[in-house]
Amino acid sequence: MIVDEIYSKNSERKLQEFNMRERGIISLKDALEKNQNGPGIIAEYKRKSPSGFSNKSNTDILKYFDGIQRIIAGISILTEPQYFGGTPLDAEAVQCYNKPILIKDFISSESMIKSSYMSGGDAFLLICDFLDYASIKKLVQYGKKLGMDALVEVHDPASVKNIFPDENVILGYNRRNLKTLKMEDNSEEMYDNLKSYGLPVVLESGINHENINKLHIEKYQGLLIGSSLLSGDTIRW
Ligand code: IGP
Repeated sequence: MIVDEIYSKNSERKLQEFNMRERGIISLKDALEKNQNGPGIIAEYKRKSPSGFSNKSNTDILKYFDGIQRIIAGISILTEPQYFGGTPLDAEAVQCYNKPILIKDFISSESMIKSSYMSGGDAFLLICDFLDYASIKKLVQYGKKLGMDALVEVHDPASVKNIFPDENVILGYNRRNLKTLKMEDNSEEMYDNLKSYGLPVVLESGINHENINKLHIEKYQGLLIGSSLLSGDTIRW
């Protein structure tokens, strides 16, 4: 399974050891909570992905971020090189926008969180399909010590049990099943499952101009959008 492979390669990968952080933490959770006009957009920076998106140059992506910086609540970034074509230098490059930066690598250890912090990340991703409750709890609490928020992501009701809710937690519903890479939308039921935590909830993956009005986005506090916007889709929200 591709995601298992990414997880194991990730833990072998040499992590960022130099401090490239140029500023203090900007909280992604605060940015989503403060956003008054519907869900805050978290725009994703990636050159390619295993789900089929590919071939964006760094210059094109930065030009695109120059254009949308005023309307977004945050930036999501993949620094993993092999599957997503990323590098920690990408996180360094987007610090200039003064937006919260979510490092959306497949985090499974405290050293990966520390490395995300040093590359300029303000928040990091934890996936409930692949990490158990004890690991999520430990990693959320470690992030809190660094002042970082954790985006705790679920895909189906079965993995909701692994959520550890805390003051630095944002919840995410990923429409994509990471085991099959297929889209399995359940945005209404999953929001209803998640809202009782009283934490901001982000709707993730495959959002484009054709489906945005069918996805109950008004229930969510954030939308994580990568491929469609990067491919020039003009979504109106
Ligand atoms: C963005 P998209 O389909 O708009 O490019 O998706 C983001 O939701 C997606 O990259 C994502 C993801 C993940 C990728 C969300 N959670 C976990 C890998 C692993």
